[in-house]
Amino acid sequence: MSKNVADLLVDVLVEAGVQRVYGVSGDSLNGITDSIRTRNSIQWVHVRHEEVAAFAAGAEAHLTGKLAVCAGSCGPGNMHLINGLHDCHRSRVPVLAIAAQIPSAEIGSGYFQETHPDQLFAQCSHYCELISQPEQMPRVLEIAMQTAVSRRGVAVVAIPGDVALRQAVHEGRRVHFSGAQPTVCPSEDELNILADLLNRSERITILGGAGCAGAHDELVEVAGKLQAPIVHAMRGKEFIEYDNPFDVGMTGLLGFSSGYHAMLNCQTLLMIGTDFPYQQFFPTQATVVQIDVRGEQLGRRTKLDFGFVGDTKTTLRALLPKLQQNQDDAHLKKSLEHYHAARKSLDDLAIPNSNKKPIHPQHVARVLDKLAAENAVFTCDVGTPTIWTARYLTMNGKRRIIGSFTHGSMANALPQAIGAQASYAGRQVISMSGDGGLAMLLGDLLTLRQQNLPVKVIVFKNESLAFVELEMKAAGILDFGTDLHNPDFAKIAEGAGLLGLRAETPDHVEPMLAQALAYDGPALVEVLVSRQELSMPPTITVEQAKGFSLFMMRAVLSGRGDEIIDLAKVNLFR
Ligand SMILES: Cc1cc2nc3c(=O)[nH]c(=O)nc-3n(C[C@H](O)[C@H](O)[C@H](O)COP(=O)(O)OP(=O)(O)OC[C@H]3O[C@@H](n4cnc5c(N)ncnc54)[C@H](O)[C@@H]3O)c2cc1C
Ligand SMILES: Cc1ncc(C[n+]2csc(CCOP(=O)(O)OP(=O)(O)O)c2C)c(N)n1
Ligand SMILES: [Mg+2]
Repeated sequence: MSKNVADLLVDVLVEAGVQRVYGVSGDSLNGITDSIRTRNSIQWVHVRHEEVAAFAAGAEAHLTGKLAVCAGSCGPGNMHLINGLHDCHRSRVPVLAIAAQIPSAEIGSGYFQETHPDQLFAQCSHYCELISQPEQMPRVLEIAMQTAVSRRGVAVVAIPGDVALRQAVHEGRRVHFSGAQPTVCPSEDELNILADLLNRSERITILGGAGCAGAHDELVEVAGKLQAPIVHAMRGKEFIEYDNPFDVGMTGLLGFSSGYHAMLNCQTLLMIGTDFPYQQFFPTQATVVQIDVRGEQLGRRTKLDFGFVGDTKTTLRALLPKLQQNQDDAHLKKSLEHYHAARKSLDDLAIPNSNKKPIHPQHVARVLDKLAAENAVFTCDVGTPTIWTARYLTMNGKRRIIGSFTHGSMANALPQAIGAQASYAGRQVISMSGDGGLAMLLGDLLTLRQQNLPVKVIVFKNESLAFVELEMKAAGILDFGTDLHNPDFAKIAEGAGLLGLRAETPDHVEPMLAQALAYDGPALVEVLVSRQELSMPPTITVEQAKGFSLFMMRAVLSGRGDEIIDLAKVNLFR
């Protein structure tokens, strides 16, 4: 029997190693879902909202480094993908979205559910094309897949339902290779310039990010030669922080003051594989050197004196033999001392407050960190769960962290946990959800039971949009629109077939988290945490703050609820 275009599409996905497609079915997708139905090698992961499908595919791609796929039916079905796809695209994870389209003969008539996916998805993709006739398959699909993988980001194929059901013209896949993995290295001359510059500097600080993945050992070795403290940006935490005697914490509003100061006090800042976005945290006096595999990233966030295009591992390996041992460790020592003090003061906050209510969210994060598996995957919602993740989860090279760090969308944690668990059945996956974030895409709690995904959802129930409340307080305006009148999430979880628990006092935290983690199936623990842990920063006046978001300020939130460290012109070491 000859195959149709949908069969050919699914054949190509399967041959390329795609194991599942996340989505919600619909008439225009029938050809594709029907073709998936008949196979064992690819699974349809039925979620309740297409935004969840896109976030889930992004999480799979983040963890595996391979292409992941989501799909939505025509019009509203694929429009729901958009926010999740923005997140995938901005996090640079390879995701293919199949956007079904209305019947081809109706395009342009203002037909039922008509939209123009090729225009709608243009902003969140590297490639976005309509397949209007069978002859285009599989070429357009293969270009889309190649683009998503090689440029790392989203590619979209729009395909009308009727075209998917027509007879295929071509037999199978045209592209038969498993993907290129080039190494990229600056030229010999450039490496000499870089080595020279570093050999001449005494106080060097490294700012590393997600682009240091897979180059942990080279990074630590370079830091040793240069006696350089290593600061990380949020997306670099999982790759940089562990087994690292040069670690001085994260920088930025949610970071450690030690991270900020190590950057402020250096003579040379060496940025490696980072796109840390907040300009005000960069030093103004230092010589700035940047290494990134993408030339267009150089000089994007701060003034730049030297830029080098190369992948981290290859570049650092080539650089290492050219570096001399820096004999001056004063800068490193001061930075480490500062870090240990900052770390201690944050750790003190995670100690439970005897058995009094409310529960400190830091305590919850600390206990979770202690109980979680060695290779757990954590997802964290945008909001205060991002803070607890940055400050209280310990990395070890096997654990992973996924968040919506670049796009900054709420409600990411549960959907990303779905993708993580679907792609790693036996692994512990923990969603650190806000009560606002969970409620935003609450419907997909049902997916955990339907798809048998034993995700553990820990809800930081503070009855508010706490992060926004903090921003409002910092800006000197009254909280408004931040109250949450929440349901009993534990009961909702039970109703949805999950284990549902409710921790009301500090002594509930550890046993309930342990019970949930040990449970053979999906579980939810709602923890009643205090609403405001990090309150109005008194060192910043209303006048200073007016019109600015917290992220515009040059300030690191102290862990204590009573102060913010205003770093505008302070230099601890001079
Ligand atoms: C509520 C909230 C608060 C936040 N607060 C903070 C904060 O206080 N501090 C903070 O750090 N972040 C914070 N973030 C996250 C922040 O917005 C950025 O997403 C993050 O800082 C970027 O981290 P990164 O530089 O590691 O990763 P990316 O932005 O992903 O940058 C990675 C860079 O590495 C390059 N690269 C990739 N692969 C390679 C390779 N093999 N070799 C060389 N280069 C490579 C890429 O081209 C890119 O330029 C916050 C996010 C949220 C949602
Ligand atoms: C889709 C979306 N809407 C709004 C925002 C603005 N925002 C950022 S954090 C936040 C509050 C999150 O509340 P919750 O999930 O309860 O976490 P909390 O900060 O209370 O712990 C909001 C509304 C956003 N980032 N994304
Ligand atoms: Mg909340």
